[in-house]
Amino acid sequence: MHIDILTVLPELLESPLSHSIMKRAQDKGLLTVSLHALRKWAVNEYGQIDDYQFGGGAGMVMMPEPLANAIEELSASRTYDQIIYLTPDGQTLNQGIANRLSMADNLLMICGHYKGIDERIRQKYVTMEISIGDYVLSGGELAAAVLVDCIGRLIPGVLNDETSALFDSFQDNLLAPPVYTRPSDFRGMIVPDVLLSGDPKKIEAWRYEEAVKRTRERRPDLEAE
Ligand code: 6GU
Repeated sequence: MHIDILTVLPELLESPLSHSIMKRAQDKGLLTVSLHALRKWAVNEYGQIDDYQFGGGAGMVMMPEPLANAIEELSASRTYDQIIYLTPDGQTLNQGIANRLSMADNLLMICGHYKGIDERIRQKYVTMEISIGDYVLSGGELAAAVLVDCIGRLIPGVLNDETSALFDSFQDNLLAPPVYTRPSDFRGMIVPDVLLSGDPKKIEAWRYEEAVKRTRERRPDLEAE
């Protein structure tokens, strides 16, 4: 998969995409991510990409020309499966959306800043609008980092058995069960017997029960889906 990201702050995305599983995905050649500084398409020599909003009101709006020129230039060398605008008024990201997006070949993500981007860009180019939750961030960059991470780890071959996504929270609409490691007795707190039993069937049944219990207690809305 290839992901292009249009942003006024490429620096903000460099580190989150350069470590751990995102690094492995790129080292294995399964994922490439290109960060594009929107200022490259600025409307003047001052690097302007935003302006006051028509009708008045506080906050700048990202101008249509730089975005349109950037999107058109990038689209000339790729056919995007989706052009995604990260915005708090988009559909809320969940594991189902991530699963679907992980099958794409080419994605373009647009990070908004200030009051957001000119509405006409959303209408003409954007095919999908995603929020990462009901709270406001200063810009779309951290949301894009979240989206790339959660899609990237689902690309076939990125995870191995040890990091397998099959047992993650939210696959099957269940939260993950509790986990323990050594020592089996930590300051008098004991690991459940069944996990030391060596009986894979019993262990699997226990994990499933605990996952259901945890989901019922914490996220009854998930089980209902
Ligand atoms: Cl995608 N962008 C911003 N600015 N804030 C958010 C968000 C996105 N998702 C949740 N809050």
